[in-house]
Amino acid sequence: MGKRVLGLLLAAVLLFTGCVRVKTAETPAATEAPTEAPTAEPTEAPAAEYAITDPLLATGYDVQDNARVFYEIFVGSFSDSNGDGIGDLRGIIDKFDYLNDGDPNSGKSLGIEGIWLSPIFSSPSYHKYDVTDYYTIDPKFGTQQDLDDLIALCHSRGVKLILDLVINHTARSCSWFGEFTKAHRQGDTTNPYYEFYTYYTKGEQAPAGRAFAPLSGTDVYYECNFYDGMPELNFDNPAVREEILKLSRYYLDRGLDGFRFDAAKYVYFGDHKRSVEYWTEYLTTLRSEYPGLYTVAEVWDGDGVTDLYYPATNCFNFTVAQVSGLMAETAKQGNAGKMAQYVEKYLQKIRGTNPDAMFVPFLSNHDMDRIVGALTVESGNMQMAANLYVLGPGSPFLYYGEELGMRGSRGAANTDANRRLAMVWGDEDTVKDPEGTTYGRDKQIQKGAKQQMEDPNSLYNYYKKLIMIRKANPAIARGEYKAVAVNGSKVGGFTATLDGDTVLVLHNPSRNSQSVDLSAIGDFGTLRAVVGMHGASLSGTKLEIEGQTSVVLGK
Ligand SMILES: [Ca+2]
Ligand SMILES: [Ca+2]
Repeated sequence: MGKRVLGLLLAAVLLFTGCVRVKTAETPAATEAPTEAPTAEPTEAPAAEYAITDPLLATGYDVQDNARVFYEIFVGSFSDSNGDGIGDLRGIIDKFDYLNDGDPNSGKSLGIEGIWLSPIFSSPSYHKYDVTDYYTIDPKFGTQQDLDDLIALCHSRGVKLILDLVINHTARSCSWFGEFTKAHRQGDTTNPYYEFYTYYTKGEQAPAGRAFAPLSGTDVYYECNFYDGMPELNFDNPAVREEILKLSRYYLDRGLDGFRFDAAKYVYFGDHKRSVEYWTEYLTTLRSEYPGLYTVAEVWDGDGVTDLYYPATNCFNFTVAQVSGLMAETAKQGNAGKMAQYVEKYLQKIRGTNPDAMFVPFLSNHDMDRIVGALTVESGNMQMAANLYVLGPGSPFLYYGEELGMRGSRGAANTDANRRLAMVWGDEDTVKDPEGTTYGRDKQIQKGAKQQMEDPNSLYNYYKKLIMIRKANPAIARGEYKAVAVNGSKVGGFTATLDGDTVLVLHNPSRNSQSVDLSAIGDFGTLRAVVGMHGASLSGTKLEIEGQTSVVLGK
């Protein structure tokens, strides 16, 4: 690394001395109760009310076509097709009917509309967030042909597929790092990989606030903010930028719909301005070539930071996520009107900098304790949380097994493997928990997908119904959002208008029945759907909505 570059980096570090070194810690998990099935009866409404006529925009590409229910699959833990205990791409293909059987009205499928796969490229780790070769599917997960088959299957069912793109760092076993090492051992500055990774040389001052490790046989210390097995690429090098474009095109040319960007804010550690500049440059180029591209970045931080990245790409919303997030707090007898007001302001803000911006809420992911440990199914809090993100705008992301109430938390062993446990199918699937798991099987749910599909009161069937309601009312996902707060109660939600149809969604997260005078909100004479732990009724303009229940109304 030259002195000029080092100086820039030092300046950047000084500007952002408050920045955390690694992914921010999350709130410790609450204790997980060993129960599973909901005790109260979810309210059923006539199936005809969910008739799905226009699940997604059919006429060409529209950015709001990406306002879908996505499903994160941690590939190695999902479904095993060949009996080695490790989930793989063929396993996802085998289980596709569970995710989406191609018939939105069949009632036999969860009905998700998008899939995010955790990294699938060759890698020495079980999680594969350290890539050896971006052009090879890890042999444990399958082949390029399997990926092509999965893309084709997704598209035949109207499902978009996005891959996890991990480009802040590679594995040490990546050939680029091998060349980088060789170049520095030989002092060969003509080697094109000499400047492929960020480093400083012995005698130079180490950049403050960042982590470096010695490169054996050299005077070089390479940057590795996550751990020394993840050397960080040098985005000041135009060849690196070109390489990332090249590998992105390689997959997009085969029909992939987009990417989830891992560790997006670490491209330039502690320097959001330059990181955003990078993503803007990269995505401006890609979008000009692939106009339907869907992207969402992991910028694990508060809104003040994700706001900076939104002009370039959608970002996951960490304010509403996790055990301590706004959705969990609202689900636990919080105020749904306050949450709706937050969402409205957030939408205005992100669309002010990016007209294509999408709200991307989620409850938990592979880096977090499973949310059900804090919310629980038997309390009804988990169901209320499900209402809040599925019956809402944008592209909510479900973490595989969330629809079953699957458990898993780091626990005393402090291992992320416990957050990535084997999908509980309840059938002959041979998928096993990842290496390093300490979470007891006795603490996991006992009823798997198979059993829950047969149980009308299961969380699975609850999620399925929610997704059907959402699809039957496209304005929920894509309509113009206006927050509704009902004074003097915790009832709240929003109105949304799309193509002349206006819906009103109201949530009552409290335990008490509430009366709402709809005349103050608008002319809503049809109760289209009721979903929750109890019921609701409409008489004239008076809506009676029982506790832990949500409704969808139309004109
Ligand atoms: Ca396998
Ligand atoms: Ca970096």
